[in-house]
Amino acid sequence: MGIPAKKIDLFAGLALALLLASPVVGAQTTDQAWLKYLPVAKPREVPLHVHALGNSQIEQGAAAELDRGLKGLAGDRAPADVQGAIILGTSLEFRKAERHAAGLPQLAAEEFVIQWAGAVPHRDLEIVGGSDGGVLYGAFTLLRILATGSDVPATGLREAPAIPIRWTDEWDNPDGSIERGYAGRSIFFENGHVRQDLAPVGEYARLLASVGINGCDVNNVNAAAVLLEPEMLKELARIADAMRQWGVRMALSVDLASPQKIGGLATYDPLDPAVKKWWAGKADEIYALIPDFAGFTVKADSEGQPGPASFGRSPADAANTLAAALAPHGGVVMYRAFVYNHHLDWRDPKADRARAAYDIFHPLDGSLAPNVVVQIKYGPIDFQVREPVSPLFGGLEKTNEAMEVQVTQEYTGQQRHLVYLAPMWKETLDFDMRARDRATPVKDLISGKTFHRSLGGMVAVTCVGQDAWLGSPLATANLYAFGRLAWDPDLSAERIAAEWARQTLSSDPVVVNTVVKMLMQSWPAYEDYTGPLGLQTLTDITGSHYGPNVEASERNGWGQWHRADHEGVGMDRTVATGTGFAGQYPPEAAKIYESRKTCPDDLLLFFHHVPYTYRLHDGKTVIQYLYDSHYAGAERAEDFVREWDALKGRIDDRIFAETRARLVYQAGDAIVWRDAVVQYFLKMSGVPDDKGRAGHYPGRLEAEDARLDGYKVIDVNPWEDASGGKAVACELQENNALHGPGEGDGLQPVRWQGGKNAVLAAEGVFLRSNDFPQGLKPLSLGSFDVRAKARTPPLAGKSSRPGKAGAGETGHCSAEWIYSGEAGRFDIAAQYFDLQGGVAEFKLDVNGRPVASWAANANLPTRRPHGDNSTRYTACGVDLKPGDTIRVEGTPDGSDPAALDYIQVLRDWPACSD
Ligand code: GCW
Repeated sequence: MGIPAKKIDLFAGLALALLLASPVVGAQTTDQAWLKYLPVAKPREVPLHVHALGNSQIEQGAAAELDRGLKGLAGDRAPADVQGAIILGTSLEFRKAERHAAGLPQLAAEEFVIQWAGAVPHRDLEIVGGSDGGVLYGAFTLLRILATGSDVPATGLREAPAIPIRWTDEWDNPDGSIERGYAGRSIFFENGHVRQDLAPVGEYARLLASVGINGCDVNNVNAAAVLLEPEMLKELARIADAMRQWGVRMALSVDLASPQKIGGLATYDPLDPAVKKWWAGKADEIYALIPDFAGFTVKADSEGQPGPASFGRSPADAANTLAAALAPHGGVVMYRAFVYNHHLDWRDPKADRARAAYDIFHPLDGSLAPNVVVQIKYGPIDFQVREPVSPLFGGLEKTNEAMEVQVTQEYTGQQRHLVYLAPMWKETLDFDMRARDRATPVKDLISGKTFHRSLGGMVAVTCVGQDAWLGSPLATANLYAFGRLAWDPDLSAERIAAEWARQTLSSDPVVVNTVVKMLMQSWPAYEDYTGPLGLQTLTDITGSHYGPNVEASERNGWGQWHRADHEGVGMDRTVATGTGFAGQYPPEAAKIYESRKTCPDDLLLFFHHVPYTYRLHDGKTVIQYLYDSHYAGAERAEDFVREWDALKGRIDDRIFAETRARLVYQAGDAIVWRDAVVQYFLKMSGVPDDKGRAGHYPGRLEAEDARLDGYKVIDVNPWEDASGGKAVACELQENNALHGPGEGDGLQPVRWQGGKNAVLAAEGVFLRSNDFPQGLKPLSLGSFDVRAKARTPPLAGKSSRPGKAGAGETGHCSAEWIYSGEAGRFDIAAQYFDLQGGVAEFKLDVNGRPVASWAANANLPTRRPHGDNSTRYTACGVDLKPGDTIRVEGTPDGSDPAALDYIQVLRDWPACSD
């Protein structure tokens, strides 16, 4: 045997570890996102001299931005020989300067015009805003036009935002942590205070302004009342100051119990006069410090947050009390419709969390103050990978509404997976609710256009942090897209992706085309390998919301049920036989969802409970679709790596490497998802996969089948998160994760029962090794064969050295297999569990010769082995021949027991292709 090509997959190891490990924190700059002003290949001829007519901070900032941007775009090119200047100002200032005194249109505050004045060679380019905010948006628009290689049309252009309220919500806590944030610590808070260094906040506001976002709610909706204390408000005013120059107004999430918690009142009943007075006084105090304060966001009577229900009051009572306090100052109340009971009785076939928002808020229509906006999540559940549009958008005609989406990828891969969400948001915005039986797309409902509301909004829960805003370089596409869609919901997701790619990566058409294609396919791919057909993200809904855990949504009060049993799957939400949720839509839409025949396949299981053998519109059965989509989605994730590799040398090396490491990780994690969901439904339905893949893993050698030294076989919980439900863990003599209080669930050691260990057989069935004479079973693998052999009775549950269980004196454990496939060069993937609580180390050797070593130091959720932290290291290009011994040695650390699921001998793992 030889291992000539000892080509270790650095990205799967070192780089991944670095990148998924604790964020590397450095200065935060907008060029970590799209605001880079990379030199453009084809220069556009615009004047380079910039002149602002007004003195406001915003307008002067806009002029400075233009100056900086134009210089960047020009690169080291000699300035074009263009006379004239770019003149900026509000329409009032233009009139005062006697430019177009008569000819300027009436502009709304955030509206702008960009137009040419004069004739070549001396012509000015004018940016006229309805206010200085409009001027700022005009300046950023001009820069975007130039940065994306376009021209200002000869006839000029005029733009105004479609949706008035365009905010991000940050879920930052005063201690600097961020709920559902995946990019490090807060840029706003630390140790219970506003951070001293608010430079990143200014840069963030600049990024937001560049795509038209005009507000930022800086704290968690699970709000800390302490933020409304007088001293804290002074600190918060510094944040508002840092954002003001960019036209981004600060908002706060408030705890409705504040009058009692910090105000010294005996109650927080919103109808109590003392409570009303307290809020009015608090609003006065805030506006004295922050004159452009935007308003309050409220989460009440939801997931344990206090609310008006405690006093028998309605959300309207609470919202109107706050609204009255803010109205004199021009502030708004964003009252979240995310109000539901999380103690539902799952046995009740009529119980349905999806109904809650409409049931609670529809009856309040017309009773909310004009400065209240009901903020509605896009779907009726909770940011799932696929949900129908919330029917509440069609159920409020005399109430302002906003749509809430997530830039932070809580249920969509937490920025470790590439998931470009603009196509999802577009589908939601374009969905025709058919309110009053006429065309009423959601975008017109939330803009206020349909029912002539003065307010409306689009809000993104963003949760930026100190790690380059969103952690992953490609994830900033979602923030960019959110701003662009809130400004103009008619833009296409492709166009936005192309704009973003040109500004962020390169204007090279190979880069733009590749990246747009990857972005556009990323949400469908993620849906395919997580939760297709309207099943929602099949994740651990009570924990990290990350890895697979199909049953986590069942048999509890949270109401995210999919009701899978042996016969079928899906929630019956019809009016005829189910919860009646479908009836909350206006009649035309309700009719489509009510019938299985007309319900779109991608929402079938959201609305209907069907047998596994039910046929979709193309004739495929539901169960076969579940198998096929998971395999297709995981393959797609592998392709992303190959496609990305074509960009090497064409984009910034660091972004290339960081993103590649993430994509390689994603390709492996998509397999974890695929296998978990597929093996779950295979077992639940008992229906085999027509294509013979489900439960059959060519080339896979299970850890529990290996000759184990020190390692113990454990049951992984949920079982579907490990190949065959089992893994091995290396127990430290002391302080181990197997038996530590609260840590042990899912790690129950399995007793050895004479030959119980399994090998994987050709049909993908787990058979006992003593079903075969020497514990040996050939596998039919298509291109090559692998035989797994338990060489000696496996040592599961026992130590190789009596009395020295686990890591023992050597400090490590090992698993060993005899390779019996064909000779050749392969990639060997080791699937292990990278737990928090320690940095375990692994070594892979063949016939005693080292092939690879790596540390389990990625930052993946949770402290016990399951799908959250199942990950792989791939050693590339290893020569193998029959009879070789492959050995993995694991050294536990802290509470990380170096747990191992399997190794897999592969060809063409994309991580190994570069
Ligand atoms: O999706 C859930 C999140 C919670 C969040 C809640 C909400 C801030 O898991 O972390 O709480 O939604 O939107 O209020």
